[in-house]
Amino acid sequence: MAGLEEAGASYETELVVYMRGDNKSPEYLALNPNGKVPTMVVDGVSITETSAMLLYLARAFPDADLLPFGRSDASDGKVMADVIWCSASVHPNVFHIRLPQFFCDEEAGVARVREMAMARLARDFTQVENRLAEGPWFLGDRWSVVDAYLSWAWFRLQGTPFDFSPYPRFADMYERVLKRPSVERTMAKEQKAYEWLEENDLMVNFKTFNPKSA
Ligand SMILES: N[C@@H](CCC(=O)N[C@@H](CS)C(=O)NCC(=O)O)C(=O)O
Repeated sequence: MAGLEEAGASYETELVVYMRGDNKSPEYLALNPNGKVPTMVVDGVSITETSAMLLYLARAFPDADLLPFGRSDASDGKVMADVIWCSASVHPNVFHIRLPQFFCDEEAGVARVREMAMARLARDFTQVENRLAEGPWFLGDRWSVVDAYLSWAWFRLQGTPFDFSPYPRFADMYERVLKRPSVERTMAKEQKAYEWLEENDLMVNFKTFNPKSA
């Protein structure tokens, strides 16, 4: 959503409520057969995979400068690799940490799924930390939507046992991302969604949520 805000796109959001099994409903599966969130629908075309959405936004809203494209074909390839890495590695690792019970139906194995995901994510975050030694943002001297995506991961891990202490540069980058007006607007909208979920008793309890019941 921060990418949409940053692009200045006009858009509407619809909540996909796990507790109601919305992401597995026939209507949602018709848009995203993976049953995952998010999904973006543009002019009747459904785009799945967060990386694809960000690459689409960067192309569709070039003035917003979401990604540093256009230096060379090889450089564009590297930028795409960095965006896709976020959704192919960081994002799934966060999900495994938050909801390990989705990946193991035996109680004894659930803690191990989380432990292994935390080890994998620690490798991802070490890469982020190393990149941030080279410049204030993941892609160097300019903010990009990769910083927003990585900050989403940092935000989503709050309240989990993941150890943030080895990543002071990432912690600092997260604080800077939070101050961007686009991110402030996004957080305010998300807060409203959380309140609605709480009021309607539809907030996921990450400790007890059982995917089979959804
Ligand atoms: N590679 C996907 C990952 C999306 C993803 O894992 N979404 C999670 C929530 S953070 C989900 O909806 N999982 C539901 C499920 O796996 O059943 C993307 O980039 O969009």
